[in-house]
Amino acid sequence: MTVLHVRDFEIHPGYFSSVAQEQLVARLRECLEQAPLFQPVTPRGTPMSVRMSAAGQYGWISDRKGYRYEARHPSGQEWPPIPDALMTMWQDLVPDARLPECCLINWYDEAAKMGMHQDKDEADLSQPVVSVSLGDEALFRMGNQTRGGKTESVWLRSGDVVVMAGTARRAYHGIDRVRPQSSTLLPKGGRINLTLRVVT
Ligand code: MD3
Ligand code: FE
Repeated sequence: MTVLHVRDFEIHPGYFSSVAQEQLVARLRECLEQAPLFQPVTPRGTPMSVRMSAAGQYGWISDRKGYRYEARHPSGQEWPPIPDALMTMWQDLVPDARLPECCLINWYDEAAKMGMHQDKDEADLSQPVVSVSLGDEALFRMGNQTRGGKTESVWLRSGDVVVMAGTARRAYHGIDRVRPQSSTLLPKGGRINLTLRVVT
């Protein structure tokens, strides 16, 4: 299979076949019955445009009290287990890493975006993050270890997987926009991004 390297980001275009994507979406629908999508607010109280949920031992939460990982959904329920297909993908792509403890589920409608940020709420930043894109295409921007400087952008398509290890793990990154109606995977459109993380 093809692998593209952009800086230290490792991109696997079309890692999941369309059949595998359909199966994964069906499993995610089951996860979201137990742990429905919710709209996080920043600590300052601004609603984020992305809706979120999670699977695994921990989910990432943002609310007036701050950013953190929590063992339960805001409803008080435990998060559902991470789907097997994602655990298998992790072991295929990052066999030396610890097992993921969180699969963050981000849902984007056509207006959603995610500003440039670093992911550093995890205890061990030497562990990789692996992301899966499903549904409409999104413009992913990769920056540097510190805010500002030159950036590079790539369109992520349904079925693509990105591995963030090494210097990419600490790089600023974001989603500038979603291209509406660029995929037929999700009947109502939109984009799902899954990120698998080691939290503790
Ligand atoms: C680089 N998600 O959930 S995926 C996030 O498409 C997040 O929803 C975006 O940024 C999305 O935090 C981008 C690619 C990605 C995910 C996690 C990373 C890049 C990363 C963690 C560290 C460095
Ligand atoms: Fe991120």
